[in-house]
Amino acid sequence: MANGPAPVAIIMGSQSDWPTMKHAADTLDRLGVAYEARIVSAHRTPERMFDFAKAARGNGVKVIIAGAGGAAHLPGMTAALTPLPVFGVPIESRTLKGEDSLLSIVQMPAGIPVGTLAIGRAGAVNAALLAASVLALTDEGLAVRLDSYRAEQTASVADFPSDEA
Ligand code: RP5
Repeated sequence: MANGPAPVAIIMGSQSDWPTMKHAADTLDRLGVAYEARIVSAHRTPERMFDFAKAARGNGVKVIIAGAGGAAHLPGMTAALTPLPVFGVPIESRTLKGEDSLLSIVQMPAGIPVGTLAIGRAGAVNAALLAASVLALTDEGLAVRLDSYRAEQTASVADFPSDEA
């Protein structure tokens, strides 16, 4: 891990979001990107959200990954409170399968952007990859590791389907 403050903050609305958001953490681990993961709820801990978002840039955070489900205000509210890039991950909710989360996060009015990813694991992994891509603009070592990640992914794809897989 890098020295100094973690450049990525992974925040989520609930402990129940962690099984999804852990995929973002695991992806950052694989790329050697330091992060801090926290539960920050827009609904249940609004003051914690405010304090986190207002202090994030001063604390050395460069990119925020925010996961939330249902009426998923956390990514948008966080983006409203900080100029840092915010990537939103819609959590797959029980009742509406995450379509509620997706629409809550993606439909930001013009002026406050949230980069919205896919529902669930794919979104969490890709949020981490996007965060790493942003950091790699000024980190040549990380850029090389991202290239390796893609090369390994490409090499893992078989030419033909198998009954054994
Ligand atoms: C949201 O409410 C959280 O992001 C979570 O996805 C959803 C449900 O939370 P729990 O009731 O499981 O704590 O704020």
